[in-house]
This record gives sequence, structure tokens and C-alpha cells, in this order.
Amino acid sequence: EGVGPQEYTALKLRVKEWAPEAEKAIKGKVPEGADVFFVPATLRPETMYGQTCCFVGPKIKYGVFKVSDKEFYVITDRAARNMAYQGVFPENGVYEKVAEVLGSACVGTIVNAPLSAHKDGVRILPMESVLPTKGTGVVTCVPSDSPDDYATVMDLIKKAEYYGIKKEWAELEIIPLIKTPSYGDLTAQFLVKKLKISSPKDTKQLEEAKELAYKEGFYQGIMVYGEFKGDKVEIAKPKVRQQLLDAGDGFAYAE
Ligand code: A2H
Repeated sequence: EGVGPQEYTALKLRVKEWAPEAEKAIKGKVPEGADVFFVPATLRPETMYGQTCCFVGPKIKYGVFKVSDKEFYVITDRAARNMAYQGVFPENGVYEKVAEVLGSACVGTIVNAPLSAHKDGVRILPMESVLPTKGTGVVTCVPSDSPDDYATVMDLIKKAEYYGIKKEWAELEIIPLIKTPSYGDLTAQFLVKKLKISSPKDTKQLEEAKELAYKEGFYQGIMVYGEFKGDKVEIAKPKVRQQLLDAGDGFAYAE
């Protein structure tokens, strides 16, 4: 959105258990024993401790792309094309799609989210506001620090039946990660209340909340969770990012 390219961290969330419809879509197309990853793009790697679910756009069509015989990524075609020129796939400019799956079919899938305090895994859940034209079309959910994520989680809980999910899937504990002088240690919840945001459709207020949260978190935030507890967010952010890259749990992605 600004000038210059956006430097994301692409995170690898390994599938532990497929939702039945998605399993059908990939059956026979991904080799037995290979790992499949949902790959969200984030600007806030230091918040990955607080992942409680991972969002897909229910109406978005995703591809399952081959990285090697043992690794496949679920992302949009657009993201695969971009990644093909960033050294993500074995041959420059080439990306191989082995299957297609609709976001809605993936809902309920259990994935392992690197660094998340929720070690048993988190669910793939629907988010209507995911843009197919940004990042990978997959968004990891950190309701402590992202107003969009918080508003969506509250809506999913309130209308679980409408969304065709189990309420418990959206009710994982929201852990304080970052403390700021203005908003306390649950920034997203604080701002959603303060700006009287009642649903993910309050896009104008959410835009404002996002701006406020991002600035305050980056410049005034202190980590209150994880290995860099006590450090300023500015300092912790590149360190957490580097750890994820070194562990092979993520990679750089720009657009
Ligand atoms: B962020 P920018 Cl804790 N559609 O990650 C909608 N939103 C998307 C997206 C898409 N296709 N792809 C990425 N995003 C989200 C964490 C986070 C994020 C926190 C706080 C704020 C925040 C956890 N969700 O973003 O327009 C992703 O959510 C607010 C800036 O490229 C990604 O980082 O600047 C961010 O938007 C990228 O937005």
C-alpha cells in the first residue's frame, strides 16, 4: 500500500488433519506421507506466539503447489507466481499446481502453527474480508494484536452455526503478547471496544483501529510473552523473524 515493496514473513502451518471436503480435493494428488502447509503472509512475526486459528477466504480458490516430493503449499495462484521468482520453488519462474481447493472446503482443517502457544494446533476458519489480491490469500489469526482478527473471531463465535463451524474452534485462549502505554496488553480488544466496532463489516473503524494498533505496537510496545519478553517490539520483531527463517518454519516473501 505504501511506496516500495512489502516485506512479509511467510509462515508454514503444517496440516495435521484435513477437513473431509478438502481431503477429497487433494486425494491422489499429493503423495502419501508428504507435508502440506497453509502459508499465511504476515507483517507481525513477533506476534506468532498468539496464533489462535488461520483464516482463508471461503470463496477464494487456492492451489496446492509442489515445492518438493515431500512439501506442498496451499496459497493463491497469484502468490505462487510471485514466489516462483523469489527462489521458493526449485526452478526459477516455474510453479506446479497439483490440486485446487476452495477456502470453504478447508474450514475445520487442523494445522500446526509455529511458535503458537496452542501446541495441539489451530483450525482453518473463514474470514470474508481476506483479499485474494494480497499476500498469499491466507491470514494467520492473532486476536490479541490485530483488530481485524479480533472482530472476526468474535463474529465467528457469535454466529458459529451460520458459519458452519464449531464454536470451540474459534474460542482458543487469547494470550497477551505486547503491552503498550495507551492500550494495555490486549490492544485489539481495547481498540475494538473503544471504537465501538461491532462486526468485521465496520471496515472504516477497523481501518482506523489497525493504524492505531500498528503504530503504538511498533513504537511503544514491549513484549510480555516469549523468548524476547521485556524487549521492545522494534528489537524483538527482526529476531523472531530470523528464528522462524532459521528453523525452516518460514521464508521471506515480498510483493
Ligand atoms: B498481519 P498490508 Cl497481529 N487479506 O499479520 C487481508 N489481510 C491480509 C491478507 C489478505 N490477503 N494477507 C495478509 N493480511 C493481513 C498479523 C497481524 C497483521 C497483526 C496485526 C496487524 C496485521 C496477524 N494477522 O496487519 O496491507 C496480515 O495480518 C495489519 C497491518 O500488506 C498482514 O499482517 O500492510 C497484513 O494484513 C498485511 O497488510
